[in-house]
Amino acid sequence: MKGITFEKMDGSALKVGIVVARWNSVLTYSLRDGAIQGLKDSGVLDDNIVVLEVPGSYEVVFGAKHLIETKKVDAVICLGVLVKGETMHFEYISDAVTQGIMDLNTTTGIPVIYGVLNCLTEQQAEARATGDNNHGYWWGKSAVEMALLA
Ligand code: RBF
Repeated sequence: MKGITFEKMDGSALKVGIVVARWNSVLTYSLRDGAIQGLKDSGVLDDNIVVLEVPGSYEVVFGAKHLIETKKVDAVICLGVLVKGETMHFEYISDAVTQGIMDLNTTTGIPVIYGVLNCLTEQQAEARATGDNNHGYWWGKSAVEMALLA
């Protein structure tokens, strides 16, 4: 079986933020929908899921910090899809976002889930953002598991 297995969890008391980048939005919206399903299957209530859109993956760190500071969330899921192009943007943005999310994890006390796909081709991203291999679903469940630790 692909992906991660999880114990049954009760997220009914949790509030969870999702920050979703609009670059490659067909795929990021699919990740968002998967994450919402993962949250709901872990008991998180519809009203306790806050979705914030940002332009691109580079902005998800600021968006996550904003949700933590203004919405009292117990966890945040950062969603983006970066696809390697002809220039160096992929390396720079990927590195910055990866470090930025880790910084939030170590400084805010709120778990921030790394839901950024860094792919060489769009096909690679599609295979991980859609269907029964939608990684968003597991990221939703990961958010609940980590929030319940707190
Ligand atoms: N954002 C993404 O989320 N995925 C991408 O594949 C992506 N490619 C980009 C390519 C270039 C050349 C540039 C300049 C930006 C790209 N961005 C991408 C947008 C980036 O995350 C951010 O929104 C902008 O750079 C504005 O800060």
